[in-house]
Amino acid sequence: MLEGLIIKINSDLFTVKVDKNTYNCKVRGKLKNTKLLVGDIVLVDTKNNTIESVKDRKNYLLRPNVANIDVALIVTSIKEPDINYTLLDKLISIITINKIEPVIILTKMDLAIEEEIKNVNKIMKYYESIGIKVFNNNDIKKIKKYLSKKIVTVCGQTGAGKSTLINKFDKDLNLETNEISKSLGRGKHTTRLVSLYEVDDLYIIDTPGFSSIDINNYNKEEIKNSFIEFRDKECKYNDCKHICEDGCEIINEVKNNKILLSRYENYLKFIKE
Ligand SMILES: Nc1nc2c(ncn2[C@@H]2O[C@H](COP(=O)(O)OP(=O)(O)OP(=O)(O)O)[C@@H](O)[C@H]2O)c(=O)[nH]1
Ligand SMILES: [Mg+2]
Ligand SMILES: [Zn+2]
Repeated sequence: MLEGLIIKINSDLFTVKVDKNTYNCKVRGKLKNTKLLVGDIVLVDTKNNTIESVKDRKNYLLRPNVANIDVALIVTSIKEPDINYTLLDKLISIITINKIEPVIILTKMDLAIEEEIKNVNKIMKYYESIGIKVFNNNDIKKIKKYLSKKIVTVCGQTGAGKSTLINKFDKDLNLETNEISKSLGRGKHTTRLVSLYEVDDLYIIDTPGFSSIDINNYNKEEIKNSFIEFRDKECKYNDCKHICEDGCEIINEVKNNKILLSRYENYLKFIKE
C-alpha cells in the first residue's frame, strides 16, 4: 500500500498522485460514505487501483471543496466583475475560521482607471496593515516565492481570473479560460472540476468560481474572531459584540478611521445572516 495525494475527482473516479505516477482509483466499500476531497492524503492499493483509507485532515473548505490547505488565494478582479468588498471580507472570514491563511490577489488592474486604482490601493494598504498579504497578478515571481513549498488553493468569483493566474505559474498548463459574459457581467463558470497541479516547489489547486457564498454555517463568535483586527482590542465588556457604543473600542476605532468602515459594516452584515 502506498501513500498518495488526491489531485482530481470526477464523480466516482479519483486521480491519485503517488510519487511521480498517477493512478485512477475507485474507493473501497468502507470508504463509500466518506466524502473524499482534492488535497486528501490516501493509502492506495496500486495493483487494484483502489483507495483503502484516508488520513486525518488538518483543515478543509466547503467552497471550494478542498482539504489540507496552507494558503487560499482570494482572486479578486477590480473590474469585470467589479471588486466586491463584502465577498472579499466573507472569504477572508471563512478562510480564517478554517485555519488557512488568506492572501489577496488583485487582477484586471489594467482595466481600471487611475482613480479606481488609487482607491483600491488605499484600501489594500489597510488589509496589509492587519497582516494580510496582497499581490497583483502581474507579480508572479513574488507570488511564487511567497507560496514556496505550500499547498495553495485559488478561490473567488467566476471570471475573476483564477485559471489565468495559474496559467502564469506554468506556461505548459494551458488551463481553459473564458471571457466574461457581456450580458450577465460575470464569468461563465469555465472551470468545472477541482484540480491540483504541481508547479516547481508548490501545489496549486484550480477551482470552479461562484457568484456568492454563505457564511451562515458559522456562529457569531467564530465570525467575530475571524475579524483579525478586532482580536486584541479591549472593550468595556468582555463579551462585547461590538454592536452597542457603550465602551466599545471597535466602534470607537471605526469612528476614528482606525478600522475600515466597510469591514465593520460587513461584520454587522455577517453576524445578522
Ligand atoms: N484584462 C485582463 N483580463 C484578465 C486578467 N486576468 C484574467 N483576465 C480575463 O478574464 C477572463 C476570465 O478569466 P478566467 O481565468 O477564465 O477566470 P476564472 O476565475 O478561472 O473563472 P471560472 O473558471 O469561471 O471560475 C478571461 O478572458 C481572462 O483572459 C487581467 O489581469 N487583465
Ligand atoms: Mg477557471
Ligand atoms: Zn466592542
